Amino acid sequence: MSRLVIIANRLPVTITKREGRLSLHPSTGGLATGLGSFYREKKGLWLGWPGMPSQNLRGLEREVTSRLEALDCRPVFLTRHQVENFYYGFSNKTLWPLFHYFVQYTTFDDRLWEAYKRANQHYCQAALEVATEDDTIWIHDYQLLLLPGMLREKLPKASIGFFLHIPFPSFEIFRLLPWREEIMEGLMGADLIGFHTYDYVRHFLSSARRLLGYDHSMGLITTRERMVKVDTFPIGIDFLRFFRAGELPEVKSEIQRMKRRIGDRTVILSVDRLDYTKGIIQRLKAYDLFLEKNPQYRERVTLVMVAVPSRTKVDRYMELKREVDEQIGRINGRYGTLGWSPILYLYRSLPFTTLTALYNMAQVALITPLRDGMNLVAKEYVASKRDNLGVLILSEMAGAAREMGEALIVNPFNLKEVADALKAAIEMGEEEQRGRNLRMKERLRRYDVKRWAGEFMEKLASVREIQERMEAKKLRGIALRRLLDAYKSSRRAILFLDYDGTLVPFSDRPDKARPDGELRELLRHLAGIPNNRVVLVSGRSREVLQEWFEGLPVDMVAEHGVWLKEQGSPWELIGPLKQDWKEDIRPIMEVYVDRTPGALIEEKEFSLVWHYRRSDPELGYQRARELKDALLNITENLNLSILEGNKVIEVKPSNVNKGMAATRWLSQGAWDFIMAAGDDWTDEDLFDAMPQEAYSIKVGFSVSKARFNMDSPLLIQGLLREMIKAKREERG
Ligand code: GDG
Repeated sequence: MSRLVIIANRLPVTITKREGRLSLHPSTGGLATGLGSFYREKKGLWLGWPGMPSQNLRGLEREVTSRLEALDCRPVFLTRHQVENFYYGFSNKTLWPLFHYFVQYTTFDDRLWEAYKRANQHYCQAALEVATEDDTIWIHDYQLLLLPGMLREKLPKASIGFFLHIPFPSFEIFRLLPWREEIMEGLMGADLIGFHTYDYVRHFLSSARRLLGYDHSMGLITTRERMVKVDTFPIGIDFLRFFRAGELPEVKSEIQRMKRRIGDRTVILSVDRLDYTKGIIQRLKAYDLFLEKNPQYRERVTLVMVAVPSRTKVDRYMELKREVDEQIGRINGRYGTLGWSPILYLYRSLPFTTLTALYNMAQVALITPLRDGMNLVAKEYVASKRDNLGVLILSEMAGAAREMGEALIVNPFNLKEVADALKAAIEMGEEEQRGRNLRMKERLRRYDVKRWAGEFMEKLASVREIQERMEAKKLRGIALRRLLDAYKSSRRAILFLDYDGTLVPFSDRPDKARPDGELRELLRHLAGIPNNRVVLVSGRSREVLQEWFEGLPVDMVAEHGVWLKEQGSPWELIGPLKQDWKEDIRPIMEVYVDRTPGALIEEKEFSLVWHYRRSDPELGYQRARELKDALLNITENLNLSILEGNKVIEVKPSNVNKGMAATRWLSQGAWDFIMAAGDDWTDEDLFDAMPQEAYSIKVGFSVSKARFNMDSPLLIQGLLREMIKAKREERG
């Protein structure tokens, strides 16, 4: 039976040990609280580290395991060395700073990378003890980027999803990682890869194109083996938990207690882990500027700054702690009076009651990270506002800003803008506050964490369906047997074969794909079989085809159907065609050659082709879109069509295509075996022209009209060999 297995660095519960006795506490953080109930409802399992190095457990592993089992959790024990090098090391000294654009804080150290790989293997081993190929495995976050690939190797048929909770940086940042290809390959082991925002998706797709050469269509990547979907799933919160918190008696009394302490001053709230990505220093500077510019608000506001201790053993975090302490001391010293401290600083983790009491009573929430995957505090603050009063000031660098446009959105580096936003927030009328919060709140209510997880699961299932449909179209097993049998017993067979990408793989320059001796021999044998016709249907010029296939008993179609040649006869034009349009089109293409290093124009008799295989993949793709747009206007009036092939844009007379060319042979009638193989868009016309019973085969895995798929030109060549063998057997 299929089961949900969640794998994250940490479990949703953390163990602690006091005087030899173990206790379990819910882990903090949005993931643990949000997904905690989801996986239990689904009767799933959660695998992760229970938060204590195994040396400290000394013999208590069994007890830990059995107590966690009751919560459907399975521990992955990490040694102190692993915690040091994998968790504090590569995860938090390399990936965390780099993915948050703090290049200057990033450590590049091979030893840490090795530890990271080994730790991912360790999680993989632990997963293999519980997971099977029938399970749905959902892997979380930056500590486990290699795990999808590792698990895929062991469980090829499992359904694997991956979600990244932090930003995926732009390619310019990601490329700095010496291990970038391995990380991308690791992620590609998943069937579905999810991010919080479209920007992160874009960055990821760009890295996939540049580093692995994978193109995509609407976020669907076709790797060598499978389809991988990349999509946006902005995480939600447990809305009702925060919405209802204000009604709890203990929260109400906490609010009263705090009000007595702060008085009727306006409360500005800031809550984060003490981390350099959170912009705490800049926030303090902006608050300083606000007090300086607005003396009328001194003694009338209090900034409650909650900083939760985090990664306290990492140098960078110790330094930050010192800096924050200093800044706070300076501001309190500068503006404070006997009865008033401008900043109330809480350096600790607060109980839920206190946290939600603060959300409830704060008139302003000042959330200004320099970079943040999403930021749940912003969402929790708005969800807590039963009366819809309160103003959220939110950094545009937080993923949450994409969904919370009604907040006062600021650039956290622009201190003046943040100071002005504080003033605007304090002075904002109640009507406006209600209007803004109401809209955000309704969105948060609808798209809560359960819905988020549910949608991720649904998408994962739908990707699997697409894959299964593709899988079913693979030409192998019974289908392959049928094809071979049909061919073996056929009396008149015809085979339409595209050349580039179908019989041979693509190469950088169009003139380098010349057939080698082996392929020529294969074609000679195949075409030499009595009552067998082989038609090479190519986009290449007739001169090239002529030269390459000279002396072989094959028919040929050149320039996507412009020229046709039957054995022993000269080349024939498919119909009357013009060439004078080239004078209009060539100059446009030339502009795009000049603007795109590596691009080139190939001129055929009746078509012009703009190639960008050797260009920078992103630029090439972008320029191809632009060129297509530029050409669209002109081509309509000139009766031309634009074909988009594999890294090419081709302009040719409309109403000429490979399918029309093929009908010339098809109409010669009485074929009892028909096969067509091709790999790109231009071959879709060929597939379309085939009668229903024909064996049409698409090389690669994108959507196609062909009945079957095959992985590569190598397999097509293999198939042709099998066919020759089958015929030989038949003829004894
Ligand atoms: C990653 C990404 C992304 C905070 N202080 C206290 C406390 N918290 C709770 C909040 C909130 C969570 O911790 C912090 O929210 P984040 O959004 O920073 O979540 P993380 O899990 O740390 O970070 C982040 C997130 O994943 C989800 O995908 O949004 O961008 O970095 O839930 O309520 N809870 C308690 N006391 C505190 O003092 N009880």
